[in-house]
Amino acid sequence: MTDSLQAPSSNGAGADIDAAETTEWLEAVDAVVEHDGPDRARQILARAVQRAELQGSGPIASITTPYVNTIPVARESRLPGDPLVERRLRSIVRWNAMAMVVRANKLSSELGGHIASFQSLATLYEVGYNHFWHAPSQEHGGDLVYFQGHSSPGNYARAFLEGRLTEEQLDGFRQEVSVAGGLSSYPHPWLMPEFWQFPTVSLGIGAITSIYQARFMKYLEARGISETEGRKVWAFLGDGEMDEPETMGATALAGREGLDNLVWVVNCNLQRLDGPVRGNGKIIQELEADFRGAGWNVIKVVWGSRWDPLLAEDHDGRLVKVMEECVDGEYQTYKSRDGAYVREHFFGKDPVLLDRVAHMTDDEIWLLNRGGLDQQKVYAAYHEAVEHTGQPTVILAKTIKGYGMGVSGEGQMITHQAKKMTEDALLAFRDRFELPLTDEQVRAAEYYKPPEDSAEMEFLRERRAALGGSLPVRRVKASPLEVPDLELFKGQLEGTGDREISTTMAFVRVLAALLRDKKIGRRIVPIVPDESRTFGMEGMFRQVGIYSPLGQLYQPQDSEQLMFYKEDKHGQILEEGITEAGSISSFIAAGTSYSAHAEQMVPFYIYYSMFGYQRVGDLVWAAADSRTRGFMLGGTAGRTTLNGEGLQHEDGHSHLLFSVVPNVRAYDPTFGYEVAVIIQDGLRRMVAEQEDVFYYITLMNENYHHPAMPEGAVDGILRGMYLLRPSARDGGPRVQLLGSGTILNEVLAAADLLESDFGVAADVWSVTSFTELRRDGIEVERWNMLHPTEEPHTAYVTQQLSSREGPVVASTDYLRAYADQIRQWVPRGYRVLGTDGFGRSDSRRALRRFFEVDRHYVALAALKELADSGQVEAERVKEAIDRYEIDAETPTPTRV
Ligand SMILES: Cc1ncc(C[n+]2csc(CCOP(=O)(O)OP(=O)(O)O)c2C)c(N)n1
Ligand SMILES: [Mg+2]
Repeated sequence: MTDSLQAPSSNGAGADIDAAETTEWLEAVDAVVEHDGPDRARQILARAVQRAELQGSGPIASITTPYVNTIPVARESRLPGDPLVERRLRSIVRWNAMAMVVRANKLSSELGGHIASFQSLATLYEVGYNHFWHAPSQEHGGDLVYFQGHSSPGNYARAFLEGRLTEEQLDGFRQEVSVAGGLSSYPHPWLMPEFWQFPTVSLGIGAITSIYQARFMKYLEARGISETEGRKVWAFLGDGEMDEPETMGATALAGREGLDNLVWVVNCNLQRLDGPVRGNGKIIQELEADFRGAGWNVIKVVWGSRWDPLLAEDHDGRLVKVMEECVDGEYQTYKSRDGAYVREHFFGKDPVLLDRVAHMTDDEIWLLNRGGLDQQKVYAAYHEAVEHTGQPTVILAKTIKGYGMGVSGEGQMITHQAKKMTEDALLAFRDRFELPLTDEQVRAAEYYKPPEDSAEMEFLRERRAALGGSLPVRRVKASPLEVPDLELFKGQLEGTGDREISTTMAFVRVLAALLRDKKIGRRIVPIVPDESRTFGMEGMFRQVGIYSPLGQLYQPQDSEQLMFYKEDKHGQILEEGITEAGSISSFIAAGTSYSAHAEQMVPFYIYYSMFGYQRVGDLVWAAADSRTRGFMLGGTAGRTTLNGEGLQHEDGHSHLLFSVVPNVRAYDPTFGYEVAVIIQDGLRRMVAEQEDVFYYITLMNENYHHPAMPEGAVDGILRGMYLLRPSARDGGPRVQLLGSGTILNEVLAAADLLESDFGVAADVWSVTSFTELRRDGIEVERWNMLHPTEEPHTAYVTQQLSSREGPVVASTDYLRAYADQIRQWVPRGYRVLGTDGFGRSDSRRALRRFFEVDRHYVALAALKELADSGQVEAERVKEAIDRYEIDAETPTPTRV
């Protein structure tokens, strides 16, 4: 039957030198299939291929299959229920989704919105909603669906039919400020916390976070924390989106770890924003190869049921050949034209095919549908996907961008951004989807909701009830955890005595204490991108184990040692390998576990600070939007503290980057007790009080003495500053010195110099967070502006510094802009030193001198401020320059 089926073009077979012999082989295959089934044929052929490859044939097996559906018609599971009712329901959702965008843009074209994307994937969503996606209920933990961000009108339209949203709310689409209950443009848990679960609209973010979500579910199961068996993670991705490195970057992990709880649906509408995704190729075939190589189960849904008869009679493979030869650019054009055009330009490529469709009218040809728009084909694919075990599944569904938009966008280059429809297009849309609307209603783009007792509404209610309720739905809180007292970190609070340690080490001790804690220990999730040894955490490998779904299939090289490299099915550490994007995706999964799994977990994600925000900033933003709770720790931070590593490693700006994230609390502690206080309070806020904030804490690798915590420091540590060491000197000139991170030690040394060399009293403040101080200042300033006749409030910085005298000098290991954040609340002269410019390799001492943040520059800056305010002679400043051998003519380090 298949004697002349074309050899797949990708396997490089040249001209056939012996056609008769080829036919014999093919007939033999047919015979095996007929007598022993396709599995046996596959077995024999696999052996034969292996034999040839061993003899040097080079790779034979093609990684792609023909450009047709993966599931043969005979194997399709049938869509249950009444297909017509299901189609009518979907048509209504289509209409309302389109109407809300059209109406918003009648109001003002400023509002924006997208129509074409949802129209291409309506079937893909609706089949899921009607048959597959469980809401969390007594019987089921709930599936987790990552919806495509810019298709949100489709979700809102469905929620409207389900009675979850009102017409007024639909009319408030993209008007969240002016309309109460207005709807956010895209899925934002921050803006609609009880509705949206996953922020996806920054392309690629939904993809990678969905993989790590599925992985984290297996982790929770393995650790006996939550039963996640039977729950699925679904992600809807655009074919254009597949080009993002974040989208494809972790697919190998999903394959390697056999994440069979993960289903990706790639909506292959062949278009992105500007034009075709692969005009000169075929995105479905390309993706099939990629995913198969990454170990995924690939289900292609290319053609709709109306093609079935034509494909069934394609014994000579001519139709499949033309299907394979056409490129996506052509497929797009076909769908922007009509049946006559398709006849001429598609079937017309082969006169035999033209004959084969001669009995069909142009309209019938036009109705030949694509797989992703056919509810039967989509149902069959989803059915196989959820049954598949051992591998993640990707469904590559071919659709049409702007389906149903006719002259206003179907298959057109401009369709992505179309947010208006002409009257003709609206009327045609109504007719095509058979909506019971008058011309008047159509022109006004009125919403349509069928009567409650209609077959559509009954079907909708019955299906969602059977699947446990409505989706999407987001849980905002879980049971609080009991947070240990500060006492647990006694070692840090008491100081290190004679010993010198780094804050990284102090943190590792805090983490170790938490891991051992009876109440919270099990909830801790250490996450490391291949840097445990850098941070001195390798002891934890053995102590709590590294999670691996396979356990440990080898004897580790260091097995004789106490602290060997231990992989374990029940391991607690997520050792991510070298992927900061993957690591933060795990951070998000763990830090939102309270919502997705009703189990609070506490991620501690530690990494090289330079490869943090600036590497994965968009994922940090997604973490914030997701209301993630946990700790991010920027290890070996500070532009002069990580001294030997140079420009690409030395971080002098991550604090500024984190200052832009509204719900991040960022700290730059110097001493172990500060680290302990910040973490303990963070735990209280996040997992006891369940505030949706997360923490960024910089850690350093410089060893020094850590004092015991001064009495009464806790409040100041958390608010951002406290008086660490007041000067005992009375009278004479006085300055206030501010420092953070390791540079605080330079500031302390500068205070000594000022006292001993210049007789200046210097009070030293530890500033744990300029960013928190700024937050407080902004709030106070605003309140005062809005309450002009009332007693003004005072910013915390002002309160603190007003209690002492003299100008203020700050020095940090970050850009000047970091400490500059508080300038307007500093009650007197304020001079800031910082590490602006590119980093370099040298000793810490040399670097601090180079960037002009060391003790001598701090002393110099203080004297200059005193001179400017008339408290010391300018001569004394000059004296400091000479005494500290400062070269006044050296170029500024920021000059490039
Ligand atoms: C990281 C990122 N870059 C760019 C955009 C802007 N953008 C939104 S949708 C889109 C095109 C998406 O095409 P595709 O993934 O094929 O989705 P479709 O709408 O075709 O389903 C672009 C460029 C974005 N949202 N995120
Ligand atoms: Mg697309």
